[in-house]
Amino acid sequence: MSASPPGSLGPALLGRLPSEVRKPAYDRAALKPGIAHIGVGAFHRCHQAEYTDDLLANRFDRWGLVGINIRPPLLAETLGRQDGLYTRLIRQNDEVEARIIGSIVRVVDSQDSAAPALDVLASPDIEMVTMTVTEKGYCHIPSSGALDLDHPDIAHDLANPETSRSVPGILARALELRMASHGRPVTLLSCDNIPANGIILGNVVRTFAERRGRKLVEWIEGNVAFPSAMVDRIAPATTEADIDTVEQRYGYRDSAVVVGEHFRQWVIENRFAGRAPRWDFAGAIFVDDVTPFEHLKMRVLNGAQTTLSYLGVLGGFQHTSDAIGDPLLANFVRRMLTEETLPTLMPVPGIAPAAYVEQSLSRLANTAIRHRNHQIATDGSQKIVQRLLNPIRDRLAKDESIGLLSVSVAGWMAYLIKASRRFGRAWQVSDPFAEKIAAIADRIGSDSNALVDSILAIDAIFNPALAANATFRAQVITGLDGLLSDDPTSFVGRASAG
Ligand code: CS2
Repeated sequence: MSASPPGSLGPALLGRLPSEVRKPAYDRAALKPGIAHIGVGAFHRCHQAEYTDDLLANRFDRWGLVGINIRPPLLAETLGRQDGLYTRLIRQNDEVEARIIGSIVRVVDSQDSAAPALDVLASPDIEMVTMTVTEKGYCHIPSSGALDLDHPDIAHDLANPETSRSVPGILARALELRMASHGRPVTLLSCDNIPANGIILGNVVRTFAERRGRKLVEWIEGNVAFPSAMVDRIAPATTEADIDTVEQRYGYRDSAVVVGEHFRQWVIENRFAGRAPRWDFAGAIFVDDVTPFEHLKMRVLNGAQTTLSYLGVLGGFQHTSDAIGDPLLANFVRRMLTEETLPTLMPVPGIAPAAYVEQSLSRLANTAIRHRNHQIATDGSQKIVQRLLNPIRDRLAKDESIGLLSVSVAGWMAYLIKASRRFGRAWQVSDPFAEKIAAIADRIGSDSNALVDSILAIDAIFNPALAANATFRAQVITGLDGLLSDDPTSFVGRASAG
């Protein structure tokens, strides 16, 4: 990595930082690359890289992280210039706590070609591959979890494995290279918020492998593990203001700052191929079954975030904390979680669900975390299955009410509908299904019945049994009518009154 300019974070600056900035408590020069991570965004820097930094400080074990980006932004210009070092700020209302994380030993940009990523992933040094590639990175069909064979990147990668560009394609190719060279086992650990993320990752990679031949499939069976994991910490995309905060408070420039909350959690299925970092010495929990933790987190914390993001944008609120600051929205979310979501959860070892709801709501009210509603609203089509539709399905199976969760689903629809030409392009959106829903809205206009019918017919999101459920359809129509009205927040207030 190249030298950093004066005043910018880098190894040379470490000894001159103000004492209140915590530094890596171990010898970075002795680290060896052992973990590769795909998708070095704010969340990774605030979560897995910090856990690894803690592990290194507590027990050392020499696990260095190699960070790989296969999508923008380039890492060379930020982390690369800083020798992998960056500042992790914890912010809780007025409190600020700064720490330099040192666990990333190298960064690799592989946006234009898979080759640099494959070099790392196929290396015998790498025993653990973690990833945060967003929900859509797995190229699966949200409603079923199967690999989407119609996805353009998947079609490309199946025909051209050497120049793969999708995550499943790159991973399958890396495993093939490992099998053909040193044959060392490896664990592929998804850290994204998709249900049974290890199973989905295993499915999409195996679907590729089956097309490459029996030998690879068998090698994967014997040498690769795909544990599931639940990850949690709120860490929004970094802003210029965050970078300025570090400069103003501590006197140096860091282009890779990340800001997060105090709370963090990592529950990992205890199923590895070969050696795995002892993240349990750094606060992670190794368990036999992640499912109860995963449902709790995705349905409660993520379900609340998604709801506040849509209802928040519709009501004119910019951040999660602004949305939950509104008494009508706060009351709606609390009732939705308590009355509808909580009863769908399995018992979670060591966690009291009602207390977890209150803790989640207070995390979301943290005014120092500037989490934009539009950021959370992004890719909703990939998020609502695990956050809203699965609890709805569980409740319908028991004939229980779904009125509040359905308003949130309608919120996702209204958000995309209002981004269409016909509705004056109220805002810009980013979702793989945005165009399809804009086309529906352009064609139909404001007839909620017809809008809901056309959107529920998208079977990649809504499975046919759910789409055909009359209660669900009726509740979503009521929700959409209210949310497309002139005063969506008052409608939300009425929906949760009484
Ligand atoms: C958020 C998550 O943008 C989103 O989808 O809901 O990134 C959320 O902040 C994390 O899952 C919290 O652990």
